[in-house]
Amino acid sequence: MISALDIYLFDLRGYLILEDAIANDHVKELNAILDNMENLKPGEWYGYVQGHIFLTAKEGLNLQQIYEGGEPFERLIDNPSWIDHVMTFVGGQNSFDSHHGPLFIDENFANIRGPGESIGLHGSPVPWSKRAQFHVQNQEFNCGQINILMALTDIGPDDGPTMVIPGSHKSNFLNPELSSSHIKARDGAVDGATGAIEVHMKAGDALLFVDTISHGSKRITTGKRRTIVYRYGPSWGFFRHGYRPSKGLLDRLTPDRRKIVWPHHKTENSPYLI
Ligand SMILES: O=C(O)CCC(=O)C(=O)O
Repeated sequence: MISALDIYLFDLRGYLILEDAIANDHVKELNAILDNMENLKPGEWYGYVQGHIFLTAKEGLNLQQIYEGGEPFERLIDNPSWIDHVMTFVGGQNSFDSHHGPLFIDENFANIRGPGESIGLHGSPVPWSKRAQFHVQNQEFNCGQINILMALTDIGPDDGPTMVIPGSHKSNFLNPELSSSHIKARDGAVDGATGAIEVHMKAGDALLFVDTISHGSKRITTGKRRTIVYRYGPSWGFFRHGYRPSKGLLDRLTPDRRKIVWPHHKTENSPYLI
């Protein structure tokens, strides 16, 4: 369950570090599956998982739709270490019985980075982004997107740690170090951004953050960094990319996981695909 201290700190800082969020054996299972996929080229498929890059190869290889990668990835969808946090911060915890589900994952991927790779500083409430927004009303959160970034390798100072500017999710002025074009800002790393702190994690830890916090990652000096990111928002959101869950995945998911991947009820004898 989410503690009052976690609520206070998330509101204050815009992120939380969830230590030991994924058990060691589970991390091993995830890594063993990724061993078979990490050499995918952008555009190539491994089952329903696709190799992908964001804007430049410097941001590393993404394996999009990683929740299709097998049961260990399905178990992450409603992992008890974060699901109550995510529901509380997105604000969908009271939606279970309505026609909407409690949440929706609009993007899910593993990311693999090597030496020299990073992602530049991005995210800010200025200019306002409805999708990424941080919002609280009557002591209830209504955030547009809560990211869970899971470390599958230890991520120390030389391993390209994620960096965040604590409290920047509430800033009222544009950070002059953030290019007015977010796309341009993503060309570099966050190294040197004023106020940014490094988030060091052990394999199995997870970083929860609201997408509007200014964030990115430091350049990797040596070694390889593996992370998984699931992005959760309200159930009336939509997929970031053109991917859709496979019928096989929807058929084998538990009802609670299915509601998060595909919030609508199953329609019997439907002429539609799903
Ligand atoms: O890879 C990282 O450390 C940062 C991830 C990120 O920028 C994002 O998920 O939006």
